[in-house]
Amino acid sequence: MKRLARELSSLRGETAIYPHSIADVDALAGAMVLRDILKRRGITSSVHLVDTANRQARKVMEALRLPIPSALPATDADNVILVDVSNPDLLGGLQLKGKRIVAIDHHFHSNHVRGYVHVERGAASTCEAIFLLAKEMKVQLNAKQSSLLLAGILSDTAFFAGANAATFPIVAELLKKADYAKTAAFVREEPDMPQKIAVLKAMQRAQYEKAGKGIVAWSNAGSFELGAALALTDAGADFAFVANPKEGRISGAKRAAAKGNIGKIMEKAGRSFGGSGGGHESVGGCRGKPEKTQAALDECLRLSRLLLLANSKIY
Ligand SMILES: [Mn+2]
Repeated sequence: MKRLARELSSLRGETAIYPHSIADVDALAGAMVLRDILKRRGITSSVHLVDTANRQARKVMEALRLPIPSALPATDADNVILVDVSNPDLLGGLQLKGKRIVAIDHHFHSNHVRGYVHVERGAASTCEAIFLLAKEMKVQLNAKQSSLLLAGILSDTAFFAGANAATFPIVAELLKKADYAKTAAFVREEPDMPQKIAVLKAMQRAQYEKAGKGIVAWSNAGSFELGAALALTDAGADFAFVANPKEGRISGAKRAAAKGNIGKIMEKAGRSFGGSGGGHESVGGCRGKPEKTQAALDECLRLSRLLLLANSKIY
């Protein structure tokens, strides 16, 4: 943190701050608060978007009555600070040539931008790193800034599911200024009407079966397949897959307690799809030839049934 504070304090000339492409709450909130911290230390900067901000990030900004930064590139900036990103592939082609670069991130990438890269290793969010930076630079955060950082933490940790021991003391300090219930309310995503209907229709069409010690469920949807799969796991399915046969894609979700990895299932199902797939431990997707949707879905179901059997080892 000391080195990062030093790097930032030594910036001269015009400074532009960028969250990553399709900025999420962690990236955009972190960028906004970083701008304020620097301002208090006599460094003027402006926040820009590479392209857009996602729906949740726009909602948070609106709730806090903050204007969404423009997507106009700051071509004449001397310095660029990247927030929640250090991988050049996540910058939507942002021009970095000839600029001094500082990146603040919490994901480690082997492929990172040149310049000074600060990775807050193990941190559950970039907003936690920004909080620590404010401390290091002896800047007191006001209610709005505290609320922004809390929103970033809630969003990136999915309401503390991904939090660790370092997260909670920071949150406790933020709550001296920020209101938890209010911040949580605007971070929580309210689905819009088309999404609600798509998910409810998928629930109506859903099928399920008991497999080993659990339940596998599946359905079809014309949109919002992941939302529908998550609704099915929320309803009790250990594994849920929702196919969109028209578009040739499938989304999958898994309850945290179930064994296995959706990303790995999707990799294999992607092959049955004549396409590809992947994801994380609990959510993922695959896509391919629309006429092979059933074959890919069958592969998802086969693998998840195996995983639900006691002592199964399929990887
Ligand atoms: Mn993040």
